[in-house]
Amino acid sequence: MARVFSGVQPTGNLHLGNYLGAIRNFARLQDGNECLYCVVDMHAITVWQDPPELQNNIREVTAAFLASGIDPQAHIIFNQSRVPQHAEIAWIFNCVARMGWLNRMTQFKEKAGKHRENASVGLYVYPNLMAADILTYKATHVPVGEDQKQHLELARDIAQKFNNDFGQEFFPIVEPLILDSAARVMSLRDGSNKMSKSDASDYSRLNLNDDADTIALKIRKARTDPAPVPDGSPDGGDRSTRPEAFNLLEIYGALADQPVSQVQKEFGGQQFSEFKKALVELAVEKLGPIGAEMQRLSSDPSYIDGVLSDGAMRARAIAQPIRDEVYEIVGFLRD
Ligand code: AQP
Repeated sequence: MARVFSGVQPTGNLHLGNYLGAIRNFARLQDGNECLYCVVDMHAITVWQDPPELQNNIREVTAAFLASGIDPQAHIIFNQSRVPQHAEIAWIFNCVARMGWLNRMTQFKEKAGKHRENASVGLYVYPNLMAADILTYKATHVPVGEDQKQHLELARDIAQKFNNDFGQEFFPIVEPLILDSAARVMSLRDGSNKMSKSDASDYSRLNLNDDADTIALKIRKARTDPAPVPDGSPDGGDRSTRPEAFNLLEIYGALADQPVSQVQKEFGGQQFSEFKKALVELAVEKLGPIGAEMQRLSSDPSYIDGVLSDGAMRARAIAQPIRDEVYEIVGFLRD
């Protein structure tokens, strides 16, 4: 039985990319594994978060986990800041990781942009905290979207360096689980950018709590090109020449659990307006119940708070002995 860990930031606007790239896979990994799914609120504050809004967003991500079918009794759902061992081990990793490693992280470059000097130090060391999230539980399997691959490689490097520095095979080497073609869902407005919470345009993404009319409107407005739906022949182009067209095919395939080739067989050669009707129907069928359940759960915050509090208690019970061993290995004196 593998120990699985992953997290989602409570930064609002949870979207189809978060669902297909991560949360749906969290639910699918429950059978036969021990799973910890974390609302990573400490990661969220690496960029400014309005405090009351942050509380709402923590509950919203928790509701999305539950609505997607994660069982909080069989597995552990919690928010990161409730388990202090993450921060304690992250500090040690700040002293293990090298500046050069962090300087290569593309997500920091993208998020800090031109205002690098003004970015928080937390945003810079974000990947060290992410390594601590995983290794605090000695988790070996981490389901994430494609965009997190580089951070996971860093987590492997940190584990390896810690083990080498202290001369023992203490931390396991993490395996990224990047599960399917929807590992990188692109924006509905621009197929060269990933679908993202922070995109200024709400039309760039399908939010998990969008109602059927909003889903339909966003898909109708999604950018395509004048050519018909690609049919798999060389004339139909590929992801590099027709990114928006292929993005919609991939979204359809992921929602229908079909390979893109199958979707092309069914819709290839048709006008996009026809294909979009089928995509709306499928998206409403798959996302509608999740949105409705999130809505239902949002009316019962005390239930959500109970799930997080119980999960944190169980997470701390796993994390504490591992943290104690780490402190011992590093040479700290403790009670
Ligand atoms: N477009 C995407 N396609 C597939 N997977 C995605 N993920 C995010 N965007 C896509 C995956 O969702 C999980 C949770 O992401 P996160 O909230 O922790 O951080 P993020 O990657 O920074 O999410 P966003 O939406 O892109 O937010 P902003 O706009 O703030 O950068 C991760 O497993 C991620 O891979």
